[in-house]
Amino acid sequence: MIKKVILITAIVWSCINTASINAQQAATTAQKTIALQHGAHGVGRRRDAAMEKWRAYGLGQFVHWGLYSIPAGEWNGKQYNGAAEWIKSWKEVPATTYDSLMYQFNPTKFNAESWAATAKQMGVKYVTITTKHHDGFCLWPSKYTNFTVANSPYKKDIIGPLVKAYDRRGIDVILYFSIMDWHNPDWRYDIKTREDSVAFDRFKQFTRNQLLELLTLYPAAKGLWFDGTWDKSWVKQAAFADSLEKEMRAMRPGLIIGSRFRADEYGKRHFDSNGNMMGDYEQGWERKIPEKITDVHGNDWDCVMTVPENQWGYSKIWKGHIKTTDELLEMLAKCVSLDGNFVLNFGPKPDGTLRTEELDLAKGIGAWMDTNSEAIYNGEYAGLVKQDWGYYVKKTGTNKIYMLVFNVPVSGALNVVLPSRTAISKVYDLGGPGLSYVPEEIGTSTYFIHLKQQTFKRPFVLVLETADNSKNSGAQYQKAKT
Ligand code: 16Z
Repeated sequence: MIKKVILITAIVWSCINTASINAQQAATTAQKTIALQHGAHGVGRRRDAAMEKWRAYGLGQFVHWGLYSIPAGEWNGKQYNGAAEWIKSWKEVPATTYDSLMYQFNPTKFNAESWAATAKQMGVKYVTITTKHHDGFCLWPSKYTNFTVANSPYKKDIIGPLVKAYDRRGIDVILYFSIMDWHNPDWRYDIKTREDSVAFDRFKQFTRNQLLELLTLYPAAKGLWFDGTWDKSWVKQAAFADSLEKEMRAMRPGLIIGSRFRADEYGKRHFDSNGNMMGDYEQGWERKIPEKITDVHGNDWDCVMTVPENQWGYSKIWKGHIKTTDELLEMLAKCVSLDGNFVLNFGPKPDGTLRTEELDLAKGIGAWMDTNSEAIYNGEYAGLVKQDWGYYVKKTGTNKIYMLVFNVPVSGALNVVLPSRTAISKVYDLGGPGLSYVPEEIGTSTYFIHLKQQTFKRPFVLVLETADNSKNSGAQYQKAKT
């Protein structure tokens, strides 16, 4: 019975993901504004220092770690078809047997410093870590349940050392927290009876306790990443969730919370009934990336991405297509070019180490970032017409535009169309100090940059410095008379 509900919740969730969120927002903008008690707290981007910093991150890391890393997508020799971290919802897995995995959780090789060092070398600016996934197992010694690391053979807190290790390296920490909790007997998918409502009230207090506990124990954490918020039971808690959000924000000024935390009083999620985003950034870009700037409605957003198709927790077998370093770099470029951040998921092994495939990707991305991170940090939408060779990123507050090149045309000529009255004053290669280009003007504010070679092993970045060119009216280029 419970298993079925879990499956249904997954299907419902996938339908109310971003595609419909965007449609919803578009549809509501034309309508009249209605009075809402639990809608968005503000309209437009946050402009405080904490959020400006978040916006500039560019690249992030996600970590999914918990009991599910032990079965790693396999139970009694059978392979689970879903995501490894969802294995408890599989009919083959008895709930109590799953929960007793706690007694096997002993990551003797876990070293927070080495995870943070890997992330640092990869060039990430923030990390989101699962404190508690849907299974309810807490990676910190919560006072409010026995289902925590404290009662595992490992005994020690996982979150504290991670927050410290990442923070020390200048990587901001965001705490992932699933509202849905398959371990707590008071969790409900919906509230249909008096008993449900009493139980769920207890659950709400438990949730509040745990969240305030996390904020108290880990004051260095910069934000919360909510998940498991799509079920009716929680969607109906607009007043409670709103007041809890306000309480957490009051406790920790600058706290960053995405749009997945709460619904308004009409049950609208991510965007309230007036189409305004609830939370500080759009949290619906999961394993997908917007195509164009209008898709993001001027909001902050980030994209969370898995290496295989859909595995977050450690899974022994990775089936299907496995993304390569260059593919992930292209996703990163695309996200930054559309005003977002890109967050790559890691699913550590039960012994506490990272799998080789992920370490290799971290290394590959890091090597590229060593040369090109200037085009990623502080990057924003450049406002230029996208060209087939790749992505433009503008460096916030400068006249620098970066060309992140992924597809070199056979002609070797990269087309650049600038706004009228803007000229290229300088073009150079981030990877080749002293390697500069003389752009060929081929029309009004339109150029070819002729590459000096046509075979490249990796994506690369050219920097365009632009200058005002109002004196040049472009009159020398005649329009066709048709
Ligand atoms: C389709 O239903 C899903 C898919 C993924 C429901 C939940 C999830 C969880 C994953 O386990 C992972 O934590 C991801 C970020 N989250 C949304």
